Formats: sequence, structure tokens, C-alpha cells
Amino acid sequence: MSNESKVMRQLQIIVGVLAMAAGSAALAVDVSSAWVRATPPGSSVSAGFLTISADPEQPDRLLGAKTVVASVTEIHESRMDGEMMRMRRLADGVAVAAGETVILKPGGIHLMLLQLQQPLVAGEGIELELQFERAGTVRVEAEVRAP
Ligand SMILES: [Cu+2]
Repeated sequence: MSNESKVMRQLQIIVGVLAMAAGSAALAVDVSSAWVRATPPGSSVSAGFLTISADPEQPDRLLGAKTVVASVTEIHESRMDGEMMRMRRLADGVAVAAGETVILKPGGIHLMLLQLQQPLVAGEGIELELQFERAGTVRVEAEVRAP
């Protein structure tokens, strides 16, 4: 291989790496409107809600979440079972199809914050760390709102 073609090959590799980097940045999910319920005195559980929009070209999946204020954070779904509202854990997380928006909201899918380490006070904020299959770790600030 001549020196000139070696340089050309190296340039091609660099351009390829840059294209991959730009591509992965564009595939990030968008997370907005994150909030958690303030806790009444003596309560050590809360719930978190947020809106996830996937990239138009790529689906993603919320696999889990954590926050320093709770020892355990699970993904739950509420559903009516006759007259009873029941919750179940979504072990496979939450799939978000390409170009779609999924809203975690009261009465539906939510983050369950268990074994809270501190009261959640309305008007304050906590950081949520979300784990996505493709986008990786996404950190958002969640507003604490009155229940
Ligand atoms: Cu729950």
C-alpha cells in the first residue's frame, strides 16, 4: 500500500467514526415533563411520571430508573381489575416505537419509588436516572408536586 493510499484509508476510518458518533447522538430519546408525587408524612413510597418520545427512525425501551432519594425504583403499570386498581411490575420495561410518544401518568404506567430515604417536598426537585436500551443513561430533573 502506498503512503498516499494509507492516508486515504485513515481518513475514511476517521470519517466513518465521526458519522457513527453523529448518528448515535441523533438517536437519543427525548424525555420531558418529569414529576414525582410529594409524600404525606410517614410515607416512604412515591410515584414518578414523564413523557418519552423516541427518535423517528429508531425504537427504544425504558429498562429501568433510579434516584438517590429511593432505595428501589421499579416500573409499574396500574390497571383496573373489576372495581380494584391494581399495580404490576413491568419486568420488560416500556417499549417506545420509532416516532412514538409514551406518557407515564397517574392510573397508567409509572415509576414506583420505594424505600424513600427522605420526604419529597412539593416545589423541590429530584434527579431521575433513566436507563434506555439504545439511548443509554438519560438524566432528568423531576419536579416534586403535591399529590
Ligand atoms: Cu406502582
